[in-house]
Amino acid sequence: MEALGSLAAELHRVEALKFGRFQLKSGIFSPVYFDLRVIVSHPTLLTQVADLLYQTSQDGGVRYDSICGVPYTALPLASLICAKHGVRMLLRRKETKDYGTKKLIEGTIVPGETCLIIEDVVTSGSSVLETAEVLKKEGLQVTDAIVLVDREQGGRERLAENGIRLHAVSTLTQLLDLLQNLGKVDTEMVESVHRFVQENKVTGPPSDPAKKPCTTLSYPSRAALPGVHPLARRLLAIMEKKRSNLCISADVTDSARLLQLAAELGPSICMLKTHVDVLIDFTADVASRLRALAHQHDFIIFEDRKFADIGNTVKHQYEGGLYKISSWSDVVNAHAVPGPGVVQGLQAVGEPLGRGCLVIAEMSSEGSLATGDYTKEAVKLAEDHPTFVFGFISGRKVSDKPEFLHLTPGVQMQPGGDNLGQQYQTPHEVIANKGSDIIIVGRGILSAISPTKAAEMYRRAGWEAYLSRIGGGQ
Ligand code: S5P
Repeated sequence: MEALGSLAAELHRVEALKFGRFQLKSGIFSPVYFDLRVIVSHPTLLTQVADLLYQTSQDGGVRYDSICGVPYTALPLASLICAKHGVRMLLRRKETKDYGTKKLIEGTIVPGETCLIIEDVVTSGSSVLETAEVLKKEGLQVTDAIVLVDREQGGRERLAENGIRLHAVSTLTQLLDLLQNLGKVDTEMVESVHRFVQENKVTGPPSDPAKKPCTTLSYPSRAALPGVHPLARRLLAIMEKKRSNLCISADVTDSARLLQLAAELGPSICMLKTHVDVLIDFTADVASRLRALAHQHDFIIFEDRKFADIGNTVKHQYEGGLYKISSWSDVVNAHAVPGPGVVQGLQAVGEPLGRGCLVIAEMSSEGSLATGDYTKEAVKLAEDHPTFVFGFISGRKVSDKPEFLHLTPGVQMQPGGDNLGQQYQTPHEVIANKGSDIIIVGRGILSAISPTKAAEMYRRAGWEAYLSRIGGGQ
């Protein structure tokens, strides 16, 4: 307790722990803020923190073979612990660009070994989960995490649901009590922090085992994964840059309107989906103008052709006919019903052009037959063709592989449906609860008085749902 008391006082003195009004990543205001980065400038405190973290792992009887700090604040802490106690360290990279095939973990990886995660502050547990996900991909086991401060906002429970025990040197409540006893904070502030913590608990992933837990990896972290399709990487980069996981379903029948929508909604979207065969006046010039707009506003074009024939036929449908889809559309999709031939036929045309494909694993329409074993086979079909297929059309996350993207149609602000079987879920449900990555919205935007404003509204809703899924953190 004495050690904790002096820790609390020191953290407060060097302003690693501040009280006031701070806007967090998620946009909400918190009366308390941790910035543990500053402790690198205070060697005695840095060593004290490292020692307390190590002591907590000993007290908890934690067994491990190596240690990895969550970048960046915990890196020097992990280094100190490893150097002092002769433990092997693994270093996690956290690049957001120059993805290439660079390794995400540096150091000697021995698959099957257990790696202990070190972190400074846990709020929702997302950062720890993100690091755990990367370590697990390398074949390591992650069973425990040691943290300096548990903000008691649901992180412990969320980590437990993912098989990780959290050991904290201190909770936020303990630190507050100590600081109050030392006369550093008043009762009013203590109460305000308690209220904030209670009101801002992060809810965990769905506990229904049939629902796969959502990935908490950020879009840039996924773009950096080895083996991610180049088009998926580009799309993830666009999503991050434009803070948009919105695909407009531009279901209009004249080309001028299509191009007008592309120009007006371009800044709000990461992707534009077409049904080229409903246009009454399609020409090659429309396609090249659409591509120019895609270039100007940085979005991906997705022709929603839903190929569903034998390989030889879809090859011709994809590259030939009136529409010559492969010449202008970055992405197409395919039903799984014909078996692998449909993907292989499309791949023969699309892969040399750098195109990509989505497999339809589920449909939004009432009574859809794409469920159960069919969905499982569709997932397998996609995962068997990773150089061409980079994701799914589905109502939720259906694959555990974070390099695959999930795109969900049937999205409106209000749940419900139309009179022809379409069923709608909200952006929050789709992205935050069901773990999908991109919302596909048609009439929710097209029928609005101002499609531009509606698109912005959907963009914001989709983005906020994503932030809440990956955890606002501090
Ligand atoms: O299961 C599906 C798959 C797709 S691609 N359900 C769908 O609704 N779609 C498409 O998404 C559909 O063809 C339409 O273009 C869009 C949904 O439009 P909205 O107006 O209902 O949002």
